[in-house]
Amino acid sequence: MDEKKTIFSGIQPSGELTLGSYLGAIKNWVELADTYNTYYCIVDMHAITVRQDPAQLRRRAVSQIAQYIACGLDPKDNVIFIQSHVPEHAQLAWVLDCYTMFGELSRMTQFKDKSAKNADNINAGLFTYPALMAADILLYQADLVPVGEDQKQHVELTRDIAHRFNTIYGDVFTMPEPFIPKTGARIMSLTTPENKMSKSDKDPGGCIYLLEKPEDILRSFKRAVTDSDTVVRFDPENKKGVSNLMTIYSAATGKTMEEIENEFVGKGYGDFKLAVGEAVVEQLRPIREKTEDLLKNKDYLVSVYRDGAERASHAAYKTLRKVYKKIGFPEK
Ligand code: ATP
Ligand code: LTN
Repeated sequence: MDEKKTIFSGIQPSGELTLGSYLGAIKNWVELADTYNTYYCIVDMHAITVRQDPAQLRRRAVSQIAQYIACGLDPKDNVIFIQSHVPEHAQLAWVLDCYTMFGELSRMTQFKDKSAKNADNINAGLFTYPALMAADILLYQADLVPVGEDQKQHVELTRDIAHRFNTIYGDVFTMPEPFIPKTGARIMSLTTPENKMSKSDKDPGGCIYLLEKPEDILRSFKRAVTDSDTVVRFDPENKKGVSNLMTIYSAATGKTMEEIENEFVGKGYGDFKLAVGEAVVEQLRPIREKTEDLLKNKDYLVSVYRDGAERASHAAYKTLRKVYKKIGFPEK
C-alpha cells in the first residue's frame, strides 16, 4: 500500500507565469514534492473560458512544462501533464456539473471578476469553471491543493461538491484541503497594489514574469508604487505598495518583516526597491536560464507531458469508473 498522500494543483496557460503564481503556488509545489504523490497540471481547458489565440495557447502550454521543471519539479517524481490530454477531466466535470448548484457558482468571486472583465463573453464554461476544477482535484483523490489565496473559495466549493456526492453514494472522493502559503499567498500588482498580480493583466508594469530579463525586472521594481511616507513598515491596510514589496522581499530572502524593517531604517524607498528587485532577479535567474535550456529540447518536453498524461490517466480512469458505477451508468 502506498502511504503517501496526494497533491494536485494546476495553472492556466492563459498568459506568462508571474511572480505571483510562483510565490503563491509553484514554490510550495516544489517544497512539498518529496513527501507527497504529486500531480501538476497545465489546465488548458480552463484557459479557453476566456478567448485565447490558438498558437499562443499551444506555445504557452509547452513553455509552462519547461518552467515547472525549471522551478525544481523533477518529472520522474512528479506527474506533469496537460489537462486536455486526459479526457476524464471533462467526463467527471459533466457529472459534477449535475451536483453543483447554480447559486453556488453565482457566488464565486473569480466568476464575478472575470465576467466584469469579459462582459462580451460570459460563457457557460466561465460559469461552470469551478466544477471542472473540482473534477481535476477529485479525480486524483487529492488530499492537498497548494494554491494562492484567490483559489481558496474554489477548493472550498470542491469540498462541498465532494461532501454532497459522498453523502449520497458513500465515500467515493477524498476530502481535499487547500494549502496556502503564509508569505506570498496574495502578491499584488506593482502599479496598482489594491489588485492581485495577474498574468492576464493589461498593465505589464504591474507584473513580474518568471522569464523576464533582469533589467526589465529591476525597472518594474524601480517604478513600483509606494506612498508619500518614507518608512519601510509592514502595514497592509495603509501602506499597500510598501507592504506588498516587503512580502515579495520576505518570500525571496526568507527574512521576517521585522528584519526587513530594521534593515531599511534610515534608508529611502529607492534603496529598498532596488534591494527587492535584486533579490527577485537572483531568485528568478536560475529558473529563466534553465527554462531557456529546456525549450531548446522540444522532444524532451513532449516526452515529459506524454509520460505525465499516461500516468495521470491511470489514476483518473480508476476514479471515473467508480463514479460511473455509483451513479448507475451501465458498464461497457
Ligand atoms: P489569470 O490572470 O489568467 O486569471 P492568474 O495570474 O490569476 O491568471 P492563475 O493561473 O489563476 O494565475 O493562478 C495560478 C496559481 O497561482 C493559483 O494557485 C493562484 O492562486 C496563484 N496565484 C496567481 N496569482 C497570484 C498572486 N498574485 N499571488 C499569489 N498567488 C497567486
Ligand atoms: N482555477 C485555478 C487553476 C486550476 C486549479 C485546478 C488549481 C484549475 N484546476 C485544480 C488547483 C487545482 C486558477 O485560476 N488559478
